[in-house]
Amino acid sequence: MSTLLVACGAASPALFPLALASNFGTLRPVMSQEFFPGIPVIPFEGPKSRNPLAFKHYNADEMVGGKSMRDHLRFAAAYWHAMRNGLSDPFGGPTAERPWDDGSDSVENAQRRVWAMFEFMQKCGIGYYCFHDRDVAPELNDLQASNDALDAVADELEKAQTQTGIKLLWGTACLFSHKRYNQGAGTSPFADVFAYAAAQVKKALEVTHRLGGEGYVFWGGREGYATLYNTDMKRELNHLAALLHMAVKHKKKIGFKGDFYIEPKPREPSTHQYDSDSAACLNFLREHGLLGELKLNIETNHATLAGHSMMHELEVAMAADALGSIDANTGDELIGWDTDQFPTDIYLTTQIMLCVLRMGGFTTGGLNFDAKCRRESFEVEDLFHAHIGGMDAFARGLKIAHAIIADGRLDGFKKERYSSFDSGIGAKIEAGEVGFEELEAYTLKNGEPSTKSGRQEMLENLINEFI
Ligand code: XLS
Ligand code: NI
Ligand code: NI
Repeated sequence: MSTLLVACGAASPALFPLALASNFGTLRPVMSQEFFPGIPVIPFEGPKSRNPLAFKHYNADEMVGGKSMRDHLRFAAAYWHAMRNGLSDPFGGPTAERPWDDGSDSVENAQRRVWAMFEFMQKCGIGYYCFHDRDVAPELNDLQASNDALDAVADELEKAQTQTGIKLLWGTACLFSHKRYNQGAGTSPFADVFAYAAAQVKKALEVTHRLGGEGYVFWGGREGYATLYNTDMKRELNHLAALLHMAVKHKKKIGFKGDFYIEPKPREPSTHQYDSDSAACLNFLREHGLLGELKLNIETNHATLAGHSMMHELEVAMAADALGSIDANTGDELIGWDTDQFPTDIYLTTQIMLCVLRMGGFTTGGLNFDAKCRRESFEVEDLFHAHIGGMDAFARGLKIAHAIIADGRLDGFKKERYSSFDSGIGAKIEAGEVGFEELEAYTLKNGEPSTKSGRQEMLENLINEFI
């Protein structure tokens, strides 16, 4: 994410002409301003539609297996990308047009932005959002001033949530942009920086709680190292665990009932980040007595940076009962960094929804579009195309995954593949009833075992039947 701001001239004085009727309530003209004039509430028009501002597949109320698409998918928009990302890249500055944003660090600007964000989500029919403290409100001269600014913006967020019915999926603290965090936050070698980070998490958690957030994310932006020559890894990991234990304690103290998530990412900005993938996070949580307290928020582009498929990361999390939420994006096979692109690949969304359905659906989690438009796609309309495309891709993934599960052949094959563990010697192995001696005696009698084909190609063809 980037918090680079774009100044794009004064906000347009256009009057807010109509009450927006969408799935998510009516946004009254509090700001006397419509931020996206000319863009309607995005309708569902079906697969034959050629209208770029319509859904072809995402039909919120359509039931899939006894549950509406809206409730299966639980889409969220990311405040940092939608509202704060100027779309700069390592070679050039921001391009994004955000006409309502005066580019200042004023609280008024931040409050006005709230209404732009909510009008955007409402027009897209997106029911949740996610934020970092520093996306929604400016970081000012000292902690008290920043906290006050955050409270003032939270007042607007609360009003906008009430008016629209849009909810907070999760909040988080930005512990990576400010200069003080140049060597980490919870893993900074400087105790005063750790203390600042703890204070920032405390406030972000309280604001998330106030806004009824269903979760809270820890993404260890700079929790890792650039070189081991200067790094006491064991001590840094102990500090990171201490920060999380403090957060758990505070969560209980204030009565926050939402889930805590760690979001794995292997590198960038650090050379190595401690929360490098699902397995590393789970081991860290287990080692520090935190396993029951935090689940994982898995992001596709981070999975690929870790050298894994998204499905791998989801399966690892699910095997530990720790899949909480998903940052729905994708990377670019030809670029080696976190490009945070919108997901449009139907195989990817099918695989993700296979996992989500097999786990029994989200509880407090959802599909958060932690994704940004390309630098070339700088107009506000591009924000809509991007989210419409992601939502349609997941709607198709949902329907396809549901059909594959209902068909039963894929899961049936998998079940049959392990059936030698359902009875006989296999059942005894699983029950821990036999050891080396019994298995040696069994094998001496049983002789050479036979195996069967894994049928990968057949199963890939089966998936293609549904796509
Ligand atoms: C950055 C992360 C970040 C987290 C929230 O790569 O994806 O955006 O989702 O801090
Ligand atoms: Ni993310
Ligand atoms: Ni990312």
